[in-house]
Amino acid sequence: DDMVGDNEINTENSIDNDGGGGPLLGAASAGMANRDDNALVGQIGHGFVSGGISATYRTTMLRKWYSAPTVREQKGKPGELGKPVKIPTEMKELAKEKFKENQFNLVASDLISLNRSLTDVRHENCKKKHYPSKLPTTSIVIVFHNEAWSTLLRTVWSVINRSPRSLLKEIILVDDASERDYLGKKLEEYVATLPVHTFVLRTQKRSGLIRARLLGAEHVTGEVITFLDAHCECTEGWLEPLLARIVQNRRTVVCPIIDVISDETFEYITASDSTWGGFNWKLNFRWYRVPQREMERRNNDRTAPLRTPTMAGGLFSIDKDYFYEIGSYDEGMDIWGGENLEMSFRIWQCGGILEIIPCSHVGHVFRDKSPYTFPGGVAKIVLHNAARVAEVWLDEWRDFYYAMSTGARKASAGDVSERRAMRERLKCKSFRWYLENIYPESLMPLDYYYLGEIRNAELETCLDTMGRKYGEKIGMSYCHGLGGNQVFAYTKRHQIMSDDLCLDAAQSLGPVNMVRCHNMGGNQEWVYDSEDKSIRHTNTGNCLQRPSREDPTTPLLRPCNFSRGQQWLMESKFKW
Ligand code: LR7
Ligand code: MN
Repeated sequence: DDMVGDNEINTENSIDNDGGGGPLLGAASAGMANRDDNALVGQIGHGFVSGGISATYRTTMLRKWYSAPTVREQKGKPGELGKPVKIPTEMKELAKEKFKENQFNLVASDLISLNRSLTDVRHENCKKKHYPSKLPTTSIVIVFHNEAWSTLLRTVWSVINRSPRSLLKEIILVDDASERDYLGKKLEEYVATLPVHTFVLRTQKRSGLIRARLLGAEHVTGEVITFLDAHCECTEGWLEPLLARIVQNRRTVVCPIIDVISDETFEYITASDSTWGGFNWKLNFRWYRVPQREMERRNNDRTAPLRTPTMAGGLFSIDKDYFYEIGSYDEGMDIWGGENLEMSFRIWQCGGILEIIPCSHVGHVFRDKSPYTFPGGVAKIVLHNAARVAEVWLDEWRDFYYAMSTGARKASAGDVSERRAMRERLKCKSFRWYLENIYPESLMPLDYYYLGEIRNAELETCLDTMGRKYGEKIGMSYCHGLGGNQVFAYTKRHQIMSDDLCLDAAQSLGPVNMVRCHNMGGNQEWVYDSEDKSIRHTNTGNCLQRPSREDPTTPLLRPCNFSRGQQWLMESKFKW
């Protein structure tokens, strides 16, 4: 089995801040096998992977393109070559003040040229790859709400500067009811002067990024839609490998490696090429280390397309017709969140392929918080969107999502009948199929015996994560029956898990800690005997036991004695 647990890279939709950037960061290393062209992926059971150039692309087929000119370094300017910007002392106060406006350092961004140079961050072997001489055209769709001028226009300029001009059909900016003057007429006048056809669409009222993207997509005239967030920087050679992959199979949806642009200094920091997308029980998108299984499928070629279970959501290219064939987006989703997992599940379950293309790098300003409002409340909106994902795509595994919080159970998904009908119409596969074939390393276990509370027979209290973090002790408290910290899965891999945490004992008398699940047995293997009700730790042979009177919230690991204090009830199944 493959590892997931302690290899998690990133805990929020942002970089891991407590590790100096965390292991997400780190450049690709050289010395890999030189495979020039990765031809085609194999079958994965859909029977549609085709060779050659898809017949769909009948319009402007180009014999040759002229690669984008390299953006030269402007010596002496801040942030050139992706270097961090140093804020002059006298501007520090202002920078701090302005941070709140966008949740990134606006003063730093404003100091950097809209055309700043970056280093070529690609793996050496990427530079040697050849792409088909005929590639489809793409339209770039960038949605924004109250985006800063410099980040928005640097995104646009990075597209213009680093894409072969002949492949760029147009750049579509979708203003989602921003309230900033410079994003009005001034923006329209500015983009009219750009060397690539660029125009601004506006939503009538605040619509959220999902419906804003749908508006943008309607106006696309290119063959491929490429979505970007409004604070990105495309690097050299980013576009060709994305489009080339779609040419090989138009049902492939492709993402670049998303590098990190620091929200403090705007330094351009290369992300790991061995991370892919996953998700937890709360249906948050998460980065995890790519398992060995997938590395081997790619013949350990780090430049080969990587099949990812999910995508972050903001940066990807998709064949325009395929975007609609496969159900575009769920219009019932508001503002932010959920659409990334929804689309990921949909692509895989309905016969598509989702990949990260390691030779394509685009930077993104990762932030810790959202700078903008969520009309109606953040929790309400995010839970509503997530509930729609659970209701339409997760089948029985939606229990894991609903187990995590009362809020999730109370939130309304609204009417999902149309999306379910679409799933039927497209003859999409089950979530079980997805877990078995695409994401066996998932934190939602494929097979499990039990999901619910675990109650001690003698004390009548329940195992409880107490909301503690990785590496801390498991706790116990009054059984509240509300799920959340008291929901555990007992899996067929013999783990006792809560989201990404597994009960783990490294010594024969404990302590019993919660450690990232690694799916490799070892200290995380437990066997529940439904006859004598014991929970036995395989490695040590000892049994989980009720806490002592002195420390009533800490369960113990002790030699098995079949006493009542070592009996555990897995009876109150989680029911939502
Ligand atoms: O109401 C809104 N209207 C908008 O137009 C809210 C947002 N937006 C715009 C916003 O201005 C931005 O351009 O939508 C874009 C995405 O919003 P961000 O940048 O605030 O979101 P994010 O970067 O935190 O969010 C990630 O997850 C989102 C879930 O809905 C979207 O899928 C984002 O596109 C996605 N971003 C990325 O994938 C970049 C990498 C981040 C990671 C991991
Ligand atoms: Mn973003």
